[in-house]
Amino acid sequence: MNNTRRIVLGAAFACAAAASVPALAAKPLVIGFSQVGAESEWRTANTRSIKETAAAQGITLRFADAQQRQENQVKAIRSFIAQRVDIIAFSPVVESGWETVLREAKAARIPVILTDRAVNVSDTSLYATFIGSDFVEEGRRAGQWLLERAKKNPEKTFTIVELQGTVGSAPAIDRKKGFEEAIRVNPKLKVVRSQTGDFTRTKGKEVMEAFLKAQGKNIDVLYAHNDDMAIGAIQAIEEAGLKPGVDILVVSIDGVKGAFQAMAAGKMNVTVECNPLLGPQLMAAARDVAAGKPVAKRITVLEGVFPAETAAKELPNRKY
Ligand code: GYE
Repeated sequence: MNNTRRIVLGAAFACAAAASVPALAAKPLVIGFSQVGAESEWRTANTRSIKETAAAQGITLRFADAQQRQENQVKAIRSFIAQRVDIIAFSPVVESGWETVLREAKAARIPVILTDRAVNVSDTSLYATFIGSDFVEEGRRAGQWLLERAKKNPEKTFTIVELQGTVGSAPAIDRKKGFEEAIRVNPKLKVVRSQTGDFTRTKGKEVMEAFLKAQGKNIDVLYAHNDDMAIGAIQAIEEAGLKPGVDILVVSIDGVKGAFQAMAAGKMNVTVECNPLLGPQLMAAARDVAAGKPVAKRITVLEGVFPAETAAKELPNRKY
């Protein structure tokens, strides 16, 4: 090797070494995220929040949409393990059946963060933290609104139909439980039918049509586990020649724009807020977990209750 060549090579190594130092320091955090699907307005807002926050903070996000199927989530998690991402985050479509894959993540020493929905595992060391809402409390809040409303008409019996979320999902199980717990104190409030509408507008409408067929005009209240199903059901109520919000009270959960619009139009009576904007809390937790800092096992989200009277005022402030 002649001298000139030696100098050039040496310079190239020096450059490479100099370039690799800041490159290493700035190595972006890589998060593999398995999303439930795109079943509702809530979910779309949740996805947007996670993608936008990751992009704004220079975090590399590998995003997989499971189309509401657990097997797709398990596959996505296994592929994140194979890719050796820094953190695995996911919103579990259902509560049970996660032990095996979570043990695989643990064996690979990849921390797991749960967002939005909880899992049912006996070993809580299988995840670092769970960031999400208190769904039982949301159900209670919906029930409490109805209890208050029923006080205006103490002699009346309220016949209630319920549209449940996805079978086996944490929000469906917990929102049912919380609502039942709250209304139990008034025996005039009776849930006569309860069926899943899988959190979508289409199924919400379909199931409401079946309820209307079976019950005739004998429905006073619809309790829907999310706004999308309520919005679908509102259509079914109108097509049956009844007035949603008047002939049938519509009580729902999420607080998406569509619900505020329905309330402003007098077709929905109340929505209990479930905040989907989890991106900032997820990224903060992911950084802490990756840095080995202690994080709370349960991180809750702040949210409110919005009766129809507040819809016009709140609508311009709604971010989802
Ligand atoms: O209420 C519903 C969505 O898990 C809290 O999932 C979430 C629920 C939300 O499809 O609209």
